[in-house]
Amino acid sequence: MKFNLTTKIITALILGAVVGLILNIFAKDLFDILDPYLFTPLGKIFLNLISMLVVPIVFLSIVLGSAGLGDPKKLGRIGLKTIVYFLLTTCIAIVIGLTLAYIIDPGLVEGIDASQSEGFKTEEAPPVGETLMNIIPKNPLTAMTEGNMLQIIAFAIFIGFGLTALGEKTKGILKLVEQGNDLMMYLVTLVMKFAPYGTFGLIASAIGSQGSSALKAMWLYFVVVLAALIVHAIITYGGTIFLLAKKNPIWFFKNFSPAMSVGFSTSSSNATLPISMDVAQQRLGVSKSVSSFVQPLGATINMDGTAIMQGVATVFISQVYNVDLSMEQLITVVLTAVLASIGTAGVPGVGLILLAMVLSSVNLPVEGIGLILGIDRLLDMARTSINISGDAACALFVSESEKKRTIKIQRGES
Ligand code: DAS
Repeated sequence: MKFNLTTKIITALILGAVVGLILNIFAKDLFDILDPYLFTPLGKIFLNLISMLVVPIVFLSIVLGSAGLGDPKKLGRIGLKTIVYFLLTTCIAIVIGLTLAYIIDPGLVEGIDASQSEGFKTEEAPPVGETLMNIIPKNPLTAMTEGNMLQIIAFAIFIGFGLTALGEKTKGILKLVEQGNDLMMYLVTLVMKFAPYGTFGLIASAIGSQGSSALKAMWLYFVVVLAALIVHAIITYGGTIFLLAKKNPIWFFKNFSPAMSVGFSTSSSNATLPISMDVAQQRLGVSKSVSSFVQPLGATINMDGTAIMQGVATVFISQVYNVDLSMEQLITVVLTAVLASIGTAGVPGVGLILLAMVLSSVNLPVEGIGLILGIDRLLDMARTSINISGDAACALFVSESEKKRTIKIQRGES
């Protein structure tokens, strides 16, 4: 019987939780013997595999994303409306995630404290002025070796715009970047094949050491992300559909639901793209030209659901490690999450890779992913549905505004 990856990860999650809980309650000594040789190594291998891909994925995907955005002059009216909608809704999404996380405090569960973990030390956050000033790298290669995410993102954006400006002269380099990005996306799917083993190890280690309080914290985190996704869909998408596209939001979600269910089951915006474009054109009345521009671009540079997960996860992990994030660091989280999602293709698990990047931008340990990794696959399904809904909501808004503009021109109005 062939199990798909999602089933394997969920099975590993349940198995890891059961083994961890049993060892925590009945055989803590046995757990202390097994953990360093079994659970922790499995989790560490998976986290290292994720961390290994972060720098190349962020660099290549943002070069591609910023080159793909092309020259602002050429982007035109439709392009600018689209980019502004995408950036604004992603910022709103991560603020909703951060707000709900600080209201519910999922990482402040009694009995959870990873701040004593070996090798973890809190670092003072630089003031925001210094962070923004340092965003331009003196040496981009040093930025890459040190994993300085904001500097890598800034350098990648420069390269992308340079490739756009030079056009034909550097089309070979752009082709190379495209192939490199395809390779990285393939490696993500390869790394995700190890996810069930990594999930088992990380969950068994977390629950074996922290007991049922780890389960409670995981559950709270899960609820906060889901709640933030629903709030974002209702408030941000419902609001813009009603106010900007002058349509009924219930009509929108009812008609777009077939695409949302495919996004949920595949956990991939890219894989769902043909369906989401067809549904937007056939059932939402989005013009083919707008749909063909907005939705493919959105599947790559617009990941509101992912941004929400990153906001909640960053707060959750900071709380588990007893780190108080400053306002400057929260601004860095918003900036990093929005910029990082610009070029990353919508494939399963990419949000987790980007989370590692957001965590390192505020000096939080990647190991913190251990507590949320197991349930991430379930959340990936939900946030992919939100990601593609945001693309469709934008396409509807742009399409309706273009229709109104055409009617005005036909009537000879200004
Ligand atoms: N699975 C990604 C997508 O396809 C989202 C994510 O990984 O967060 O949109």
